[in-house]
Amino acid sequence: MELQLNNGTTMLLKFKFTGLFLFFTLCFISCNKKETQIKPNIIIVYMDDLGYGDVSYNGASKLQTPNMDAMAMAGMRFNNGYATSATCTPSRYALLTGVYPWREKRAKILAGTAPLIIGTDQMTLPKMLKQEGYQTAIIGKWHLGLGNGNVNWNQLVSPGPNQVGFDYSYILAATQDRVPTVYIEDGNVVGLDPNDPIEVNYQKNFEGEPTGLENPELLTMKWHHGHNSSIVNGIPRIGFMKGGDAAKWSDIDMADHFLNGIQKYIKTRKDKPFFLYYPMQQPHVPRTPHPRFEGLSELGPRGDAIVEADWCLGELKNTLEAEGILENTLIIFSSDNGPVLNDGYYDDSDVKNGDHLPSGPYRGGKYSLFEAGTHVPFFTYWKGKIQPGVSDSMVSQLDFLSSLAQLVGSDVRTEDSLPLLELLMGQSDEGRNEMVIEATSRTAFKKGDWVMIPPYEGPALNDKVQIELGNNINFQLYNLAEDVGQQNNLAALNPEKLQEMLIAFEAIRGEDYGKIEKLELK
Ligand code: NG6
Ligand code: CA
Repeated sequence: MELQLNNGTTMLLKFKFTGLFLFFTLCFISCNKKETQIKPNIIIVYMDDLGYGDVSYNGASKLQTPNMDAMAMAGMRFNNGYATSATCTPSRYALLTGVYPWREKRAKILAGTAPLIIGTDQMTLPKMLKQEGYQTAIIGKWHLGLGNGNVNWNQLVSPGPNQVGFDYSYILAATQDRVPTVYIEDGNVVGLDPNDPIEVNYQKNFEGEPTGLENPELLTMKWHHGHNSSIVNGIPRIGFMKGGDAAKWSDIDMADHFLNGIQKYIKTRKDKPFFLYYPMQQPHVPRTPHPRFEGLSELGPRGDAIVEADWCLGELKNTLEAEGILENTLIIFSSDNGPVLNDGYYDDSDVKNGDHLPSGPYRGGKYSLFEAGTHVPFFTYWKGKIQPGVSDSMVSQLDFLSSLAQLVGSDVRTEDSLPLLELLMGQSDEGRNEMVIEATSRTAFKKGDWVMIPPYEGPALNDKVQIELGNNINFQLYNLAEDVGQQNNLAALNPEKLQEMLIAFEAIRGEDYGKIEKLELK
């Protein structure tokens, strides 16, 4: 009996202890959960065509990017950070949806009249954050299509960013070199005079309207290839546009204009967590830095535009600091694709480039399947939360959706987007093992230090932009650990590795890449 009683008492005590233990454990977990579920402001600063080597923290010396450098040094710098694609639209598609761009056939460089390519029922980064109580905004370049085809620019333009997760949008529709050259706020063209309606056409000109091709005397910037349609502010563009004079943007003021919008947004929305997507237009063509930045780099307008963007980043940080929310804001910085010098205008970028290496040590550039097409500047910065550090782990912009979902305690994940929050926060070395990269409808595969490019017919060099595209009728296999510049094709020497890469590639890509692809190339 005594023993039984003792046993009972022990059991009771055990039960009590277990109960207490459980209680404290649950308390710990829930406290911890709260800790991991704080909802900081999130800002993604996204550059347009900024190369790995275009920032002074990656070795550029003909221009200085002190603000990018300071934030990269004080935050986590990723030496192996990637865009998903070597052009804009697909990279932006992946960043916002967490889906590889080659899964969406329409994710190609879009005309200004192209319909929206993100489904309004699709999960997106801003939607996920909205579900978690965030205010969401885009102020900058969109380039993911608008409307359902046949947009009437004189009415509400929809669907667009506001229909895929952004509460507020202030955008340039496509690119700075494409019409319509107007800003669109929440679907409405800003400053539009109803008596001067806008018409846009990518096939044919409107009668009597001057073009770059026919009216060179009206140009302040000359076109080199493409870019010879409608003229706005002396700059010939891609596509034809008529009307909307009062609404046309000022190119030299564009950076200030977006920055003002960003600052206003931060000042008025700081009481609730916000997600702010800040896709700058620099240093994409036409390069039109404000005159106060002229000559601040040794590289002409392209370098000056980067210096301007760097200044904008500094102003963003100053604003957050002045508003007292810098410590509560995660900033992610990257670029949509690699660099290009002459992308269609004579602006001296190639002439003045000298020994500057916009691609850093990497081969190729924008449009290229070689490394520099997608291997871009990439850092995270969060004052007080992210310790200064540098990582060689592989990470893609594709991973923002799942990683930021982790940060805010959301269950949203996609198959392609990896939850790498700890890596982005500098708390883990674990990055991606592999990924598919894309360049103008072609794909290649990276796994560890290895890159495999399947056979593609097509020009080796895009002679207009002077960039090697990565095409070869044979398989290419490179080991970046030993050959950062992709000079030694090991495909014939290492058939086992090639086979392993091909199998892993096809497991994701789901197609037979043993055959030679015939592709139309831009
Ligand atoms: C190309 C343009 C180029 C640039 C690019 C899009 C020509 C000849 N070239 O078609 O200037 O606008 O599209 O760049 O028109 S991206 O960064 O938005 O992908
Ligand atoms: Ca781009």
